[in-house]
Amino acid sequence: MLKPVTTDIEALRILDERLRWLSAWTIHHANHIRDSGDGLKVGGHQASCASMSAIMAALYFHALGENDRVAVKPHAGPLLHAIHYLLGSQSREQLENFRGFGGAQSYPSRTKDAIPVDFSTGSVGLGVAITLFASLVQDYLTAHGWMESKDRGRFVALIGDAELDEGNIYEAIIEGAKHDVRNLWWIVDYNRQSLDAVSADRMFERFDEIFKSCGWRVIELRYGKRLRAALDQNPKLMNWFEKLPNAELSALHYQSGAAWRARIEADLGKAGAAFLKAHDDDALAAVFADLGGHCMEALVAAFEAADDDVPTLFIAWTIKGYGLPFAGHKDNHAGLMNPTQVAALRQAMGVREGHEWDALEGVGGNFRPGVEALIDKSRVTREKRARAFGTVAIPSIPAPAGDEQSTQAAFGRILLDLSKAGGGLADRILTTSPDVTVSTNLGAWVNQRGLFRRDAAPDVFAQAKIASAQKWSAANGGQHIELGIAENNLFLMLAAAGLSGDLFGTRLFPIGTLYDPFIARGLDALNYACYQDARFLLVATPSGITLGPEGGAHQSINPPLIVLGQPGLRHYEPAFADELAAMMELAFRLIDDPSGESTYLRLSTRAIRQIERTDDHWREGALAGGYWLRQPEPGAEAAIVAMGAVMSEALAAWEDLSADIPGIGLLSVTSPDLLHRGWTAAQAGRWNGERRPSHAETLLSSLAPSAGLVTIADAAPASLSWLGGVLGQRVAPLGVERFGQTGNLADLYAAYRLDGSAITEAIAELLLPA
Ligand SMILES: Cc1ncc(C[n+]2csc(CCOP(=O)(O)OP(=O)(O)O)c2C)c(N)n1
Ligand SMILES: [Mg+2]
Repeated sequence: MLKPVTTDIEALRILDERLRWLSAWTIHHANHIRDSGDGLKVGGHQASCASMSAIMAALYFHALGENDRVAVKPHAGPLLHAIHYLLGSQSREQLENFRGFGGAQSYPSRTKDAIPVDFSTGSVGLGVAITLFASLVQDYLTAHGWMESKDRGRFVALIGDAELDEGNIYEAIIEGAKHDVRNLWWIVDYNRQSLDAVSADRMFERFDEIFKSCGWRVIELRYGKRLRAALDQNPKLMNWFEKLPNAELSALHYQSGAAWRARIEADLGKAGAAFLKAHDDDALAAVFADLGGHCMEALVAAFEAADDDVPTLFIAWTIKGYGLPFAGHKDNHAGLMNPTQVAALRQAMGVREGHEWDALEGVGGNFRPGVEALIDKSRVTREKRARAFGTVAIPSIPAPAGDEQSTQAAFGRILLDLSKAGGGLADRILTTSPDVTVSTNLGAWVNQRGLFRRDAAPDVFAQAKIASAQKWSAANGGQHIELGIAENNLFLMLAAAGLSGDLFGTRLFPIGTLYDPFIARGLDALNYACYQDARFLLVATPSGITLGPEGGAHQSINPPLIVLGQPGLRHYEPAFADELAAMMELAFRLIDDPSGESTYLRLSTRAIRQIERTDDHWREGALAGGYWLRQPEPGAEAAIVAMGAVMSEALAAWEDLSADIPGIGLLSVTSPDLLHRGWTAAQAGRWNGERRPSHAETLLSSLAPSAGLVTIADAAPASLSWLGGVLGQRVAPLGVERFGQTGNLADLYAAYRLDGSAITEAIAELLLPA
């Protein structure tokens, strides 16, 4: 933390005002000056920006160090751009194109914005919580010797007060407490307004208790220096002010000094007379607007008071729309100043017409050197950080041996073998799981590599010599981060660890495991991880109804459809262990490849007989989304198209049917996701003059154009049924559309029509129409 000199406070105030102007002007320009082209509303949040311009000025031009990372409240995006504009790292062109194609993004975006953005934000709550997991990753890297202490930083989240309603924040701080998380500053822009209205009063006193009970320090910045001085002289006035409900306070801020006067006269009578006499209406409005989050001295002092590694929640009282004509109005969230109001603001801020974009316009000659010096001194990184890729040698991963295997068991074996073999990849794998480590087969890996904890924790059962297959001791060098049951946390952990190359220059290979149906629990966090291009391997097991007696509530149907619609994440669903090994090898390569992505493996607990291979041709097809497990005769009239755990049924049905239907094929689909992507990409390519068939087209063109396909998967039938659209072949889709029934496999497959007779009947119906 740099020590401020008095002139710094003045310069910071000036910068606060510059940021408020530039953010308001950027939004105004996009809405009122730039030709929208289509008449659609552009939007932007002038009030949300004005609410925290002082907080961000104090942070970026005073408190932040070069290693600190910030998640900016989504609606304060224009402030971040304005800061980089002042720092010289954002162009006027980008600001003029705010919310336009290729311009500064509506909400800070790691991948799309030209300026360095540490964490994307937009879905409120997630940007806050990811900072906690990033801090944990920093501790992990330091503990493993991959990061030097001097490179460590603090993780800052700038939070809208209504974001505190998001449950994922509390899931995160509970997890953080378990791991003794540190180096966090979460700064709440407490303007007591959300999108729709003014926030409820009652809850707020609870927030600090919740954080304190999770080990956080809470610093409340309620008063600015001037307001504090005024209220200190008059305890009755202080008491009155502190009891004002949020809505009334906001309304008074919106109204004028006269409204404050009338209200104080009515409520306090003589007790307020001297105070009112000492202030004219403008002075009244100004003194009550001097809340902590707008007062530079208060902000700087608070940041200095927290210059250690204790996780700290700052509650900075602010006015939404501070300094703008709709300050405090309950409807101001998406409110835009009209041109007359902007002209008035421009004049009030000393900005000449035609000089609206000048960075330090209106800053008087006396102050200019101080302001420039402060901008120069800012330790904020100006340039986007290079992403660390291609750093780790990925060995080839052999298939585990065994005639009968489940993909889940094979997954555990592959990791165990990797661990035993050692090497760079194994050392950089970080596994994590929300309390399903053992039941997703990570146990053997954890036995080898141990749990991660900054403070070592012994395995009490092992010490007491109580027999157990699972070692459970934790140490600095452990490679598994055990999480409580909160899938949001799993995905945020994967997001943070999957960005370690970007955030810290050291790539990790994060693997997260969970039960397939519970992907839905953390879906927005998963989407958030992909949106930021975090790289990880997600292993979901068990899946489908194939888990059998393990329980109807744990059956999953639609994750293949979810991932079909999820950019940045590819779905693989292997039937055999050798396919899985190939997929894991590729998944690791994709993590470490600039144009790679994350991988989702949908695995099963069902052991099935492994296939005998006569060559290696299957491998390329399996990685591309599918291959002919039983090649059809050219022009064959029928094929079975199967995925994953039901491959035994498909093979058996194929054997039965081939006697009657010569040349029938069996297509093993390993990724409907990749097949679909390839299909649409080939179509798009044709519009651009490229004539290359997609993998799905190539596969299906082995069949007759009028062929019938029976598709079958332990998943929603729509996962595969779309394949009929590729060449216009007819489809009988088998799959699971209901869930919840427990039973053994034979009963369940019969009830849900996933067995051999269902396939035979469906083929018959396709080939012999009534
Ligand atoms: C998960 C999610 N739900 C809803 C929204 C829509 N939304 C955007 S801002 C907002 C209210 C934000 O209020 P607050 O956090 O207090 O921010 P500020 O008052 O500073 O604008 C809402 C509901 C969103 N962005 N993300
Ligand atoms: Mg708010």
